Order: sequence, then structure tokens, then C-alpha cells
Amino acid sequence: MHETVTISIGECGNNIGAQFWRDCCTQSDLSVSGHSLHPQVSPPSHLFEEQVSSRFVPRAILLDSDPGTLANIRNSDLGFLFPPSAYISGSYGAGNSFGNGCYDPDLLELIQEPLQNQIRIHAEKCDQTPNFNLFHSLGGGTGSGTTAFVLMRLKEEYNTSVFNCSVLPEPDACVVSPYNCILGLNYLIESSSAVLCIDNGYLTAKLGIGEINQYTSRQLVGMFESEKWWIPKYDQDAAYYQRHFYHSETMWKGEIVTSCLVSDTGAKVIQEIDFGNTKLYNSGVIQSIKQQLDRFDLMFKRKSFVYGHSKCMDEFEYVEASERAHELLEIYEKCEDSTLTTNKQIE
Ligand SMILES: Nc1nc2c(ncn2[C@@H]2O[C@H](COP(=O)(O)OP(=O)(O)OP(=O)(O)O)[C@@H](O)[C@H]2O)c(=O)[nH]1
Ligand SMILES: [Mg+2]
Repeated sequence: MHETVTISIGECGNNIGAQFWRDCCTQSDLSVSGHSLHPQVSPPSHLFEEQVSSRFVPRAILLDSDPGTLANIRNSDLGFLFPPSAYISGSYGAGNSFGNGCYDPDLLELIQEPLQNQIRIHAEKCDQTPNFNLFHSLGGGTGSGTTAFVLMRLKEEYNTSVFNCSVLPEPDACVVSPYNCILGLNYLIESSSAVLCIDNGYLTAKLGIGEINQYTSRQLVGMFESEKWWIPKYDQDAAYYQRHFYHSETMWKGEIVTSCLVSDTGAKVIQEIDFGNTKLYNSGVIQSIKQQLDRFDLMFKRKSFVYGHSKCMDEFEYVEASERAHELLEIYEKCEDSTLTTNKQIE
């Protein structure tokens, strides 16, 4: 199986990453410092690199503009699982601004070189060009903006499959979250091979944040450890498959939980991938993307907060991001007529 390098980005991405690696260790009979508890069982080699004396190190990079989240992980029981070089941070957060996360020269000066070095070192240890997993929120400045920056670098230098686990903001998240979300979405449309959408707006009504992370991690572990795990390489010509925005269904505490609020009237499913406990559905009726886009358009029409939000950006990027998001939703609407449609009712 293709080796996979996982990059957790921003606070949310690193919280999900921490839970994910903890669960991967449990699943593979590793201690939280990566030592094998049952030497006859090996963890999946696409996720872990084997070092001397039955120690396994995640193929992982932990990235944040703000050093606080990474310090928490480093000081936790998971701290020794990752080598010191895996932690890459700036000196202050992106302040909920996509522009800061993506373009702030002070931030890029601190993170760009170590990030590129770490990716290269991981890639050199892989048999073939690795795939990448990116975990992040779309509501935060780092989660949206720095993820966009990473996506551009990966596309330029590696041109391989990139899977995103992207957390959509809840309605009462920061007021500029719709800007971050739609600006970030533009880069996902452009460069990601597959996006698993986790909708905080929908899930926070049912679960606490810790539980959402456990639930998210469970899906990710189920997918990546499955024999069936695969992501198609991003392909510009494949009209449907470049629109890979999935939601999932997983068994969670005896109930089937879905990761996103889908249409009230039932979702049009273009593609279904079954990983056993977790099923992915490629469906364009993820309501919160629509809601975020409506809020984006309303705010941008009035130019609300644009001045403070777009310090490092051209306003044209807002216009383009809105157009791309509308186009994405329209493409999904057209899929209604497609032969791939099964009209399976999700809820
Ligand atoms: N599911 C989930 N959502 C989270 C978590 N932490 C933060 N969020 C959500 O993420 C969004 C805020 O983004 P963060 O990830 O905190 O921000 P960031 O990427 O660190 O960016 P800046 O702090 O602006 O530099 C909001 O929608 C939060 O509710 C988490 O652990 N799990
Ligand atoms: Mg932060």
C-alpha cells in the first residue's frame, strides 16, 4: 500500500491528529511512545515507519501557526511518539484570518523551510511518492489558510493524492469563519483528491468536541487501516471525481451517526465507498457548505470585515472563491441526472 504522510494543521487539525494517532497505537498494539506491545503484530507500514528495537514512528507532521496546541501535545503522554522535528510552528496564531494563515510572510518564514524539509525526509523514506493526509478546520485562519498553502506546495512538488479531513464551522463560530471556509474550499476544489467533511454545526448539537474528535478519528482509522483504502490521484479531466466531497456514516456507540447534515429530502449519492464500519458517500447536498456560502456572499456584498480580514490578500480571491463554490454546488445539482446517481436515502 502507498505510504501516507499525515499533516495535522491548526488547533482543530492537531486535536483530531492526536486522537487519531492515539487510536492507531491502540489498534496496532503499540504503547503511546510507539513501542510494540506484541512484537508479532506490526502496525500498518503505510502509516508508521519502523525504527530500531521495535519502535514505530508515525509518518506525521504537526503544524500550527500558534505554538500552544503543539506544546500541549508535546507535554502530553503522546509527546514522545513524534520526534522533535515533527513539530513545526510559528510564533503566534493566524487570528482567524485565512490571509494570515496562507500569506503572512512572518509565518511563512518560520514554517516553510522546516515543513518542506520534513516532507522531503518522509518522502525519501518511502518506496514511492507518498500520499498525503491533511487534517484541519475550515473555520480557523491556520486550518483554512495554512492548509491552502500546504496544498499548493504539495501540488507543485509532489503531484500525488491528497486526502483532507476538513471540519466545517458551526454557525456560532467566529464571525469571519464563512470567509475562511469558502476561501479554503477554493483550494480543496483545486487540489484535493478527496475531502471528508465533518460538520461541527450538525455534530455539536449531538456531541461534545472531545466526542466529535473520537468519532472522527474512528472513521479515519477505519478507512486508513482498511485493505480497501485508496484515493484516486487528483485528475483534472475527471469531471465527477475531482468533486470529491464526502460525508460519512459510522457506527458510534450503537447508533449510525452521519458526519454532516445532508438534505432534508434525502441525498443524491454519486458514489459510495464501504470500509466496513465506515461508509463514505459522495454527495453534494451538504447543507452547511451552502449555508457558509450564503453567509459569505451576504457579508462580502456588504464588504463586512473584509478590510480587517484580507490584510495579506487581494479581494479578487474572494470573488473567485465564491464563484468556484457556486460552481461546485451546481455541478452536484446536475449529478441528479447522472447515471451514477442512486438516490439512496441517508437518514
Ligand atoms: N471538531 C472539532 N472542531 C474544532 C476543534 N478545535 C477547534 N474546532 C473548530 O475549528 C474552528 C476554529 O478553528 P481552529 O482549528 O481552532 O483554528 P486554527 O486553525 O488554529 O486557526 P487560528 O487559531 O485562526 O490561527 C471552529 O469551528 C471550532 O469549533 C476540535 O478539536 N474538534
Ligand atoms: Mg489556532
